[in-house]
Amino acid sequence: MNATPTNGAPRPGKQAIFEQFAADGFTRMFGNPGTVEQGFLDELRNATGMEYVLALQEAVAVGIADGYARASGGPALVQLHTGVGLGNGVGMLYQAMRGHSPLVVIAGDAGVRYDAMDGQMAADLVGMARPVTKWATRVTHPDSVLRVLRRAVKTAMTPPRGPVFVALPMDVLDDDTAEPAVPSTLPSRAVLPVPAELTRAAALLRDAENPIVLMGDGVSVSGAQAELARVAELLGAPVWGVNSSELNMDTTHPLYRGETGHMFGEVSARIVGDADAVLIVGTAVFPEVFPLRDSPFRQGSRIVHIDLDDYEIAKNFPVDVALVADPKPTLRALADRISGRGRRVPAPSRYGDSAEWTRPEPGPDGRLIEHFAAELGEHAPESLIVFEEALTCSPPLLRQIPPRRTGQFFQTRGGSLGIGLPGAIGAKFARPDAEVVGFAGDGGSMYTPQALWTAARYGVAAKFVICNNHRYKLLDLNIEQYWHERGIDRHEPPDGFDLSHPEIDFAALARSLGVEALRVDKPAQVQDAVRRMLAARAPFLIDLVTE
Ligand SMILES: Cc1ncc(C[n+]2csc(CCOP(=O)(O)OP(=O)(O)O)c2C)c(N)n1
Ligand SMILES: [Mg+2]
Repeated sequence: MNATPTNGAPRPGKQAIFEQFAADGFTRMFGNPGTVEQGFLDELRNATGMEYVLALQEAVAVGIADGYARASGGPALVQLHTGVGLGNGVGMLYQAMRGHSPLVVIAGDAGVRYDAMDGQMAADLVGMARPVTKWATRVTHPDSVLRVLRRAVKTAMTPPRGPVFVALPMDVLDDDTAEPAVPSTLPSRAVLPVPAELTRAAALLRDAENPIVLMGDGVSVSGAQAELARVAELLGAPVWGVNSSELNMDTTHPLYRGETGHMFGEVSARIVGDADAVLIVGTAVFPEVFPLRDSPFRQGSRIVHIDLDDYEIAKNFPVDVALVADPKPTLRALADRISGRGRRVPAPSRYGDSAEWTRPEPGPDGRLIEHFAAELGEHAPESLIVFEEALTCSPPLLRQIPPRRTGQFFQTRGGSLGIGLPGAIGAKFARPDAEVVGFAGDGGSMYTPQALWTAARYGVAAKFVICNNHRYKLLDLNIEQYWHERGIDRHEPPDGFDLSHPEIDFAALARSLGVEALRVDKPAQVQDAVRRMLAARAPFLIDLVTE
């Protein structure tokens, strides 16, 4: 590819942006239109290789793009309608930012020429987008439209990745530009620390009696799953996920222990409290809503943190060896320095051997979700991808379908509800050959039910399971903790946690949006429901009445 392009023939910016998107390999734009975007949306008819995917609410557009970026490993393009559309997308952008999804978000505005007029729908788009993006900007001159888009792609894709926002004023796009469209440059961050730093890190970990590993999605971005498992095996260290929402380690690995959780610092403190050495890889410590303000680590414990995100290293508590480095090569180099030094804990010999794990029987009093997940796990094809926002139904689901293979598990992250349905659609767009099943709570699914319409419209054969307990049950559990901590007697939770009346008919809702559906409320119906869902060649929803 020509790295020093010369200017080409002038053409309007609204046309040139599609040349740029093509140069960067974008084939879909997830969006919701408005008048100030009509100029460039009208150009879509001439843009070959670009499909516009219409979402009926901006949170849906962002959510589909998020699932698409996660399942494809690349950037995803989102179009929002000026300030009002951006506003609707902000909650979903927040979770994309927390999850480091490389979304390139564009929105139109009426034009630079109207800046002083403060007309209808005028808004500070960049100011709105800034807190929920890695970078937010507005193009103000036609000769820099493509330059800024390239910077946006580069910024979104360079670890630590994240969503970016570019406002494209209508008049700037109407003007001609001779700027050439060439692929964006994506810098390599395959960074390995200098040997002395690696030796220091290895020495701290190797001599530990009771080491522990905390890991998160920086592992999967780096493709370092095998290296992480190997280091854990060499150390004989239990591994805990911290904000681990992708497959960072086979969760049936003997050293995998679970997730530290998102709510209470005391929980994490109990997990790390005995460790005399801590290896943190690709995650933030700690992500809880109510974290401990005092260090949860044992006094004198030695801490090594490896991450491409320097902001997250030592963000809240000091670290002994802080390495701004790519987990994959760094863990491999670390393993070389740890191995062969007489470790007392040998590696489990059959790591990753699928014969080792067997699906547990759902107990006789097991909830419907557990029966359903067991049946699905038994009959789903190898390609199964689970997109999971099941919240309180998550533990029985993951007991029956434990995440094991890279790229086949995506969990909600960032705390903003509504990703379950659109995320599954995005994953299916990205991986059409896989069997994609999205799980969402009855509460979570109602933030973005319009997503079903988009699945039907574009024939995206994702499957959806609503874990319907007629409640915001997680809020019940959290308020119990609140009562307990404050010595308040148990009583009825707030009425606003109850979704039981009027009853939401999810099957009817799905059908009204073009998606076939059925309701399951007895174990005897599960087998047939799973069979029908897996046989469907179109989107399909199951309203699973769990309570
Ligand atoms: C956009 C958004 N609004 C509100 C909340 C607060 N919230 C957290 S959990 C929860 C309940 C979710 O209910 P559901 O999806 O049915 O799952 P369940 O807790 O019943 O398993 C709510 C409302 C949130 N996280 N995000
Ligand atoms: Mg619920």
